[in-house]
Amino acid sequence: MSKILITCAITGSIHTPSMSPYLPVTADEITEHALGAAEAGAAVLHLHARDPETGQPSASSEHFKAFLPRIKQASDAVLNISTGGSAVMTLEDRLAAPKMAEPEMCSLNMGTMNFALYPAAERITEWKHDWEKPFLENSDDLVFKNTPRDMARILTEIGQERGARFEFECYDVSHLYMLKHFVDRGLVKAPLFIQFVFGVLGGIGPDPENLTHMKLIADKLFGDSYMFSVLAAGRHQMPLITMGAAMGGHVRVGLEDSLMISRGQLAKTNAEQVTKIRRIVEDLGREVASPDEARQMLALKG
Ligand code: KMH
Ligand code: ZN
Repeated sequence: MSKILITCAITGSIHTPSMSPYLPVTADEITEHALGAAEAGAAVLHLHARDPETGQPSASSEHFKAFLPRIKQASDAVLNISTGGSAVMTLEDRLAAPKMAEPEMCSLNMGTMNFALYPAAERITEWKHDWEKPFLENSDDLVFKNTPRDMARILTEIGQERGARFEFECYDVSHLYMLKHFVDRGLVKAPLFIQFVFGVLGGIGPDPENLTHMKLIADKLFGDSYMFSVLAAGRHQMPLITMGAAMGGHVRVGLEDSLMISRGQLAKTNAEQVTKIRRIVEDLGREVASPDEARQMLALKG
């Protein structure tokens, strides 16, 4: 089996500061968590920004500039900037930071979908900031918009024009067929790095059978021209990504996807989750890839 890539998604845009005091929010916190994750063995860092005053997800290039150069200077990890941003941002906003930073990698979400958050919201008893309550309550009506035109624009402006390669976020089997459509149109070239996303309410459920099915269909559509990685939301994170690693896939951890380190216990840092999955995959006999090995495997611009 190939070496395994560990991606760490540091803060995301779904969780709110009310949910965990350890969620990194300020530039200092995001930098510290990112460097800790890289040190622990994450070859790829998936990054979102937040407004340090409120903790709210931010599309501002200024907020990204407050931590990107510091992470770049102190580590050789591959930087992967979200083009998903948050479901309440416009596509224009979502592309501002990727255009400014021209990273080696970006995420690309492969379909429009519901993105309901109430499994997480149920845990909240106190709102730290006024924006959090409506944001989570309105998730009943939240549409995460990623039309074929949006995707083609990201592939052109961020991929072809700026040389980024993608973490293709596939939340359902249908998204694999959408990706195949872009391969057929010539907008996407191998090797593909597909992130199978489980457990978002609106996407495919976190059942082991769904992981084998996603892989079966991806094998059929992409043959040996793709690699898969697994992420799962909340408590399904570690079990499902472990299964993915045993199947030869790559893994993603991070507080964007789960705030916990084990049942009932909040993770204090992103590095804790990287360390835990590293121990598991090494016990399974997988060797962890370095950032430069990741660059080769993913054919990044470097
Ligand atoms: N929040 C994750 C389920 C993105 O940033 O583009 C997927 C994600 C999307 O990371
Ligand atoms: Zn993300």
